[in-house]
Amino acid sequence: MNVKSIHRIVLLAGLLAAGVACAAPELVLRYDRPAQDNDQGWEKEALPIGNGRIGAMVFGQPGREHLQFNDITLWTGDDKTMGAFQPFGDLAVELPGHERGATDYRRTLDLARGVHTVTYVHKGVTYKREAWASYPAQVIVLRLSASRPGQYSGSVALTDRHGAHLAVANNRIHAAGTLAGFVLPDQAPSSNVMTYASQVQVLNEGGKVVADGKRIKVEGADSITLVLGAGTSFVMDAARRFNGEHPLARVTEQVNRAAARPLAELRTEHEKDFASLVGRVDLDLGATPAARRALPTDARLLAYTKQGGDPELEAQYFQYGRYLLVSSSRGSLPANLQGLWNNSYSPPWNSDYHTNINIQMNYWPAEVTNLSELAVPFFDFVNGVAPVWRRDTALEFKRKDGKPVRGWTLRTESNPFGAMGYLWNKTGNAWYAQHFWEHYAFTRDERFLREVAYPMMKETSAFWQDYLKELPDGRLVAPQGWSPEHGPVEDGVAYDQQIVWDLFNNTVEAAGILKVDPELRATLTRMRDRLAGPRIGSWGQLLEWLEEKKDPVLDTPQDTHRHVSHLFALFPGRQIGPVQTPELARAARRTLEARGDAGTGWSMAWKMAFWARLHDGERAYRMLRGVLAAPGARASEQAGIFSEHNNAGGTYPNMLDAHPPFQIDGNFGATAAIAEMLLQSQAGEIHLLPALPKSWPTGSVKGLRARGGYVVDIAWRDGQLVDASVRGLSGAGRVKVRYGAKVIDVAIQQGQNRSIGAAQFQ
Ligand code: FUC
Repeated sequence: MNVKSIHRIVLLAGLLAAGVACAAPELVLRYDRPAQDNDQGWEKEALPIGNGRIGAMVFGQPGREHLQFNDITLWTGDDKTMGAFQPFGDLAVELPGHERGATDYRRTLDLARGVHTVTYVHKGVTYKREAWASYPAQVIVLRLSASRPGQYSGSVALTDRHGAHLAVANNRIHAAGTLAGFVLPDQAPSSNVMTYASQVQVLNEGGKVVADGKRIKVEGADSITLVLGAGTSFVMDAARRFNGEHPLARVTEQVNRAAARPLAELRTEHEKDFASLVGRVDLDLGATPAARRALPTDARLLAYTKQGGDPELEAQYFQYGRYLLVSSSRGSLPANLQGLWNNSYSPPWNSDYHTNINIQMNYWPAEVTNLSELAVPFFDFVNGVAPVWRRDTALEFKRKDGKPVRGWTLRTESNPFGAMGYLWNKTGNAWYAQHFWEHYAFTRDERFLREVAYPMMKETSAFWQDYLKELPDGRLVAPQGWSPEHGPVEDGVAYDQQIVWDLFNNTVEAAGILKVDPELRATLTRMRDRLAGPRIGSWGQLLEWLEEKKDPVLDTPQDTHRHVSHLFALFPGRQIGPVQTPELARAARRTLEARGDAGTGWSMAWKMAFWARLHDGERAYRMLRGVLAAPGARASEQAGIFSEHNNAGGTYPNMLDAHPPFQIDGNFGATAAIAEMLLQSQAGEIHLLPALPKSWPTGSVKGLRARGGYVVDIAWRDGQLVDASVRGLSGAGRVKVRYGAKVIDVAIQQGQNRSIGAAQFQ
């Protein structure tokens, strides 16, 4: 044991002796009342559980437990019509008598174990409910128990949201149906013939469980366990028109298997599985005063909105983002605008895959917060749907010789069958390619690079080789692009230019690593260097379009549009940075200052990441205060902190991002941005604490990932690095590590854990 660890133990013992609680935050959201069971409550108060494919919002009312459940693949529409992501059904347990007189009510969501719990006391009996969505078992379990036997009498009902036939037999309710012919009033008819099924099995200890019309009646049970399964015939295969087998047999088997296993085993399996993902990163941003910590999460959020001063809540919010990714992106389609939670037939923007920031932001935390495999649904989706995108792209985009361009590109909106809607967002393809590359950069999985990422990057590069246009001065520009949702459609918008630069730059690097395609490498290098690049405008801003606009608003310091897409090169790109390109970084800062801190959730989260990349911890932190504020509370404005904030973004009592309505990208973006404040690795070096704010004077993070295949732990005190450790996951190599202005060179063997002390940077 070295001197430092002895020192730490002494320090810890001292803290414990002084009665100071350990600062590692409790990873539990807590409430002292149930969620209101209506649309408002669904969005703002109910708590989400999910296994990446199926999930539910849980309300926790004493008289009625309600799980509004979904399967991420249940979509209307087809490969030509957008349709919308659909709510699946509702599972309700009615407990007559419990609706009044419950005391000691508590509702919690345990982020580390993925378990939702409700407890209350009613007529001297303590009732407990636990709900979780198991990935290994592919079912949702709801367990109701009590401190005294024979207390459960009531009923269980399953409702299907698309009018499926219900069958009730013994202790089981089935629903099976098809979306064929199902058309919403505001939607075009489609060829969708998806089938779906859900079912619940009710298991009792003590008492009786009997079918009773459309319900199952429970009489005098000691405890009951509900095992819920759901699925659709969706398959990620364009050749089968995304439609496979009827899911009834599969769902029945999943439910039967789970129902036959001991509950404790089912639960332990789930908790282990969940913890194996969430538990990879520990974040300690400092201790919250005990009185604040004791508040329920909703009250705590309000107090935070007014006064800040709750680092444990901030760390919890970071872990919540990771919890949400684990719950909405595993083994099926990628997380959509609302993850996999949606209770509406016509959700905002169809709860779709938006290509101009939203789906990308969903995946920003995946690599850096050590949840790499959760990005795989996104890659599978892109490859699975690409045949349809190719078809539609070939119809629309021709080369000079009249032949269709190679590859595929995207419109702003898209669904799981390949249909696209709204205006073209042509560099969406290259932005997607960045995710493929980043997966390799963080994991060093060379097989993934060779077999999955590089072919995709190469095809996307081919699209841009065919489609770029040459200006008279020889520069290359993306023709007729749109800086997302802002300004005109024209040649060479900065957003497009930067994303194509990123694509070519990464593809050149990938080809080099794989030692393939030397000619293509040379061509793409030349083309990259001929792209019209980032430029600085008359008031020191980074130009959003090829030429500075002469417009009353666009390109002026008065322009506060929420999209700041022309800063892509700063984040998530790597073309601009304060160390490599200080002048352009200054221009990016000027632009950000003018755009202001207001915005929707995702907009604020993106700005937070921009500030982190500019190494400005105070500004990044200020954005976090905005993201994590109660929407509309405006209390922080009164305190003069967010004078220019509008009330669009923020965080609801259930900690979901208020867009409004609830939109999950803000949660994911802010989680990634917190990671960016503590660790960056895009510039060929591991940068420790690049944007540490004063509000986090002492803390630690363990388990973040850095590009190059490293796991990084960092500890700091009084705003200064104490030590770090860098573990190499892939081959041996040397890595540069930066702290402040100082860079050191560290040799790391595969699997080796190198400790780095602060003294090495002096
Ligand atoms: C983009 C944004 C909107 C919204 C939508 C889903 O169009 O500009 O704010 O997030 O996506």
